[in-house]
This record gives sequence, structure tokens and C-alpha cells, in this order.
Amino acid sequence: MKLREILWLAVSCGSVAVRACAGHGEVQEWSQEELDELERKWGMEWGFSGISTFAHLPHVKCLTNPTEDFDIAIIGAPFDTAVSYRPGARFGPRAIRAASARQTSFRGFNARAGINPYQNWAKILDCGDIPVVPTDNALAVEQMSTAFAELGSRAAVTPSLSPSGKPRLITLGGDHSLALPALRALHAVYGQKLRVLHFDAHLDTWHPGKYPSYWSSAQTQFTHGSMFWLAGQEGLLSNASAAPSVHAGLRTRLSGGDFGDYEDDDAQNWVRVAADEMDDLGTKGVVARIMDVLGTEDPVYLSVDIDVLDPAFAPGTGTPEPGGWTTRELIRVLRGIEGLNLVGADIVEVAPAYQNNGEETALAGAQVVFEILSSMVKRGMVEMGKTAVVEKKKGSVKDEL
Ligand SMILES: [Mn+2]
Repeated sequence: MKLREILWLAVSCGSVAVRACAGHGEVQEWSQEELDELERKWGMEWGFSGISTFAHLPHVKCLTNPTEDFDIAIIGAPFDTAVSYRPGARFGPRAIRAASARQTSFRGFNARAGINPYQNWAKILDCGDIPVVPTDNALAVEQMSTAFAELGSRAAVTPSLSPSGKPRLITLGGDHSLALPALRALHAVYGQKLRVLHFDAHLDTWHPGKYPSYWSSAQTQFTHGSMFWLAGQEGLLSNASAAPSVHAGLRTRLSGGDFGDYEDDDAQNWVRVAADEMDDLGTKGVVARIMDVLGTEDPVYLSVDIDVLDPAFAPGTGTPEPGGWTTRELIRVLRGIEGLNLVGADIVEVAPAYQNNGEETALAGAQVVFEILSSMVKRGMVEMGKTAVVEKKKGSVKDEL
């Protein structure tokens, strides 16, 4: 065989997926056993190997695969043109995916929760990103609203374990404004007003007029600090005084010379837990405050702005505020609220350009997603009548020393 023919064979054989070239003009069938052997030999990924999806989950571009089903989807919304300070969160989804690399199904047991969310009942996919336009915010909102509604209204694989038989979405932001299109979709899917648990340094219920610019337009109303005000205006949020939404981790400066921003927030039916309450109440007290208000029955949308953490732990964000919680405190609180009936969630404002080389901000974001996934899967287990794995302790720490 001439060298040119050998090269041709190498090129043409390389493009064959399931069959392989055994010789000139012959095609070899692969048996299932042989394919299984290939999977055993080469199917595994180390934390640092492979194409970057969230936690090495299978990737399907769900928006272009309308028959793809799932119980929980990770969906990226790389959008950051509604920010008031530092842009850069459009790179959040890829940074969070990269930082999730050490989350693998084979070492995914959450010792705090007593379950492995990646080896359980739920089919979890990385659905890729919504290709949000960066040059027209009105169009961007329309794209995100349409995408969330389309994905959120599919039938879940395990409908009995998903609220209303629908899957749950966890969105990787992106700036915080994406919560408005996410809430629009949930409101449409569930046909009811929603309650929100909002971790953030800031209120994000600001009237657009609180951004003092002479120049304004309809589009200037849509910002990452006013989307909950807009959601309230659109009637998406519960306005029953017995069923308010909750902010936690607040420490923002307020407008003007009084507590007017808090009064506006009260009028929009929100309860506030300040960052400083962590010192007075501890994680258990903060958890109790949140659970007392939200309970375990009502559908809750969980929105986590990474700036709830102190800039020492999460400097890679759009509007950092000193005096926030530690990453460990946030994890403890997230574990403590696992009883909530979460119907969707986001992790937003991870802007990797401002983080350090150790990628602490994106790592915190990836951990937040892990804890939310654990809670959603664990809630399904409880509804199946199963319980989490309980650690068999040999004795006290003192005995073991
Ligand atoms: Mn925010």
C-alpha cells in the first residue's frame, strides 16, 4: 500500500463513529461488549480532564433538542449588560463550570446532606448556554424569558418527584437581572405568584428612579438592582402579607438620608435578614429566621448573588460590599434550608475577571450549585419515602484521639 493510501485510510477512518475500518473497503461491526470495554478503558474523566461542563455532567444543548428531558438542568445565561458597576458576569457560566471540575459523580457524596446528588433518582444535565444578545437588553430579556419558559415547561423524567411534574432549572449567571425572566417563566409554569429567597448584599427591589440619571428610557428600568421591583410590578411575586419573600445577607448603603429604601422594600412584601445577624444569631438562628417565614410547602425561587459573601471570599463580582458572610457560613445556611420547596434557582454575579488566580469566587459559585442540587434531590428522596445516609459514628472525637 502506498503511503498516500495509508494516509487516506487514516483520515477517512477517523471520521467513523461506531464502526471502524478493518481494511480497504471493509467495515467492522463493534459488539456491545467491545463498546462497553472501551467505556471502561477510556470513559472515565479526572477532575482536570475532559471538556468543561458543570460537574462533568452530560451536555446537551437542550434548546435545540426539544425532545431532551431532564429532572434538573444547569443552564447558563451569560448576560451582563444590565449592571450598574463592574461588568464581566457574562463569563460567569464558563468560570463556574471550570470551578466545578472537582465535582464528579464518583466522588460526589455530600457528607453534610448525606446523599450524592449525581448518583440518585434525578436525571441532571448541563443544558449549555442561552445565546443571550449582548447589544440589546430588550431582546435579551425576551430571549431569556422564552428560553426559561421553554425549558421549564417540559415534562420531567420523574414527574412524581418534581413540583407540578415539571423539571427544575438552576441558572448560572450572568448578572442578577436574569431573575426577572426566570420568575416570569416560573409564574407561567406554576400559574401562581411566587416567593423568593434572595441571598445578596443588596436589596435589588429598587425603583428604577433610585438610579439618578437625567437620561432615561424604558430599557433603563431593567437593571440588576431593580429586577425584583419589576417582578413585583408584573404581579409575579406573592403579595400576601402572610407569604412574603426574604432577603438574607443585606449590608448595602441606602439612598438619601433615611430608611426610605427599607420602607419601599416593606411595601413590596419582603422580610430582611441583615448580614450582621450572623454574629448575633449564628447560622442556626439565620436558618430559623428564614424557615419560619418561608416554611416547607410554598414554591420558592432561590436566588443567590455571590456578593452575599465578603469580598475576601468572593472579590470576583459586580458590586462588592465589605462585611459579608464567609463561604462556610453560606454553605451552612444553604444546608439548613434544605426543607424548602425549591422550584428553581440561580447563582449570579460571578465575574471572574476580578477574582484571584485560585478562582475562589467561581469555586464558591460551584459549591452553591452543589448544595442546591443536593437539596432538590434530597427533597425528592423524602417524597419517595427514602432517607439520607446517616454516618455511623464510632464514638466521640475524644474517644478517637
Ligand atoms: Mn444582586
